[in-house]
Amino acid sequence: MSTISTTGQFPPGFLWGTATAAYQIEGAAAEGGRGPSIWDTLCRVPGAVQGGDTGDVACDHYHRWAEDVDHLDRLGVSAYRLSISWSRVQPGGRGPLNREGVEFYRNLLDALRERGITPYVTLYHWDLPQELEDAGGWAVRETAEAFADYARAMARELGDRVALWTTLNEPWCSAYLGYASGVHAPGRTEPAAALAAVHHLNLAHGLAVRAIREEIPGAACSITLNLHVFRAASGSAADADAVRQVDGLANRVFLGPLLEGAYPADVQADTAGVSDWSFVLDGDLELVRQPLDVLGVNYYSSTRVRRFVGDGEPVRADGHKTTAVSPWVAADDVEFLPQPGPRTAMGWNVEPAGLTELLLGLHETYPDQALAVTENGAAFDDEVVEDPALGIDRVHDVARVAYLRDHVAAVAAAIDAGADVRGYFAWSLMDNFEWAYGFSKRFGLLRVDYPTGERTWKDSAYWYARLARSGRLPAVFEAGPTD
Ligand code: GBH
Repeated sequence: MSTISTTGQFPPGFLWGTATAAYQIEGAAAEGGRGPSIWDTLCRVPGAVQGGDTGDVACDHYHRWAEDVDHLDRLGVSAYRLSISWSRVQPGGRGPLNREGVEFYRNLLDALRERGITPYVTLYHWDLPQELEDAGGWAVRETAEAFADYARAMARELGDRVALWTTLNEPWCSAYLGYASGVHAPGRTEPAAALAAVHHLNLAHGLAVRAIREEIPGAACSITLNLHVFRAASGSAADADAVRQVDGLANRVFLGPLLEGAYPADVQADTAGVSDWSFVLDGDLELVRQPLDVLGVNYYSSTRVRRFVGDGEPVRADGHKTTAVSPWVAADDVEFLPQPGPRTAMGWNVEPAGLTELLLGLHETYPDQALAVTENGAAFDDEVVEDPALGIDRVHDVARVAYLRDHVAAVAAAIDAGADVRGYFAWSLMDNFEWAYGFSKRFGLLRVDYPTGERTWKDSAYWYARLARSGRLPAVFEAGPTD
């Protein structure tokens, strides 16, 4: 499929990593002094998570972390992107730290350092301490202030061990899936609150970066966004305007304040019927805009939209569980069309060229901004088979290998064309708790057997190890063990 030519050359120091998130892998939800988060709560709402799954045990990484660091070492990756569970280190979201929780991350980071693996640490991958949600969650400003205090505390406790601080993972999901469509925690369906959450997440980022750099002058900071690549269904002006509208809601509402110090006027106009944006206070925009050492980009697929005209129900094949409420605030007349071409088990279309476009588009708009692909990967229906020759279990996940190869080639193409991309992180190191889909979707390079927690290298893991060790793109047939 890939017509992208690549010499397989990546810049010196380019990071090859894998990524995970605390709630998706750790388990030990009520152990070691951890407090409840909004995901612990949502998992107990009947029907909220497929199969009634919860992150109570997940991959049991809290107990198996040393083994998992061994896997990273064997993979030969130069970096690992992990997240800190806020409610593990500060159970109430405010107030005293939980020493045992801090110690867990200190040990993990030390083990990574011993193996020479660069840690990218995300402070917030969706697991808000429940007490803060009870006080209003991301819809209120105080949550942004609490986040900055938490960030400062982490910088103080773990600062010397962290290579790059990422404040937030995908605030789009936190705001719109958490507060508008409600398919993610805290499961609220209040569009006005979702817009307030957008701003308070942006503000939380800015306040946290400032706090981290007050503790550690010159600390490397970033944020990770799930920027959407939109395609118009036709060349019509109406469809181009639909792209403008959703691009505003998904991309520019974050990029604008973070990198340019302003909210897009068209987004504020489009949503005027929902909110007057009075949550943006004087001085906020200066706080939100902090220099970013890296802008993290998560990319999985592209999205095709059309302006809805006519009768009946607009098409909503937007890759989410069908819900009564759309995550797209004040955009009921935008249709989300099924994309042509191959799909993953999530139903998401496979379109590597979208990643090249995304990176090059960012490079054109923000030429001096360093970038990293902080997540990319695919869920497929893996099967375990026995390999009689080697006497081990195998997962011949050819489709995942092809997906990864084509997307890594897409990154190479962006670099060739001038984008400053510092690293690539495969999502995910291992199968894990896929949010509203529970354990039904598998994104891992390593297979996790539930409930034993046993890890098995998929062919994609062997393939990725060859890439990480050599910095050159192996062929798909080079997946699987040879020695
Ligand atoms: C990431 O979310 C998460 O960071 C990670 O925790 C998760 O496990 C992983 O990806 C896999 O899902 O509404 O048409 O725009 C990605 C979430 C998926 C949200 C694609 C936006 C596009 C559908 N994104 N989705 S649309």
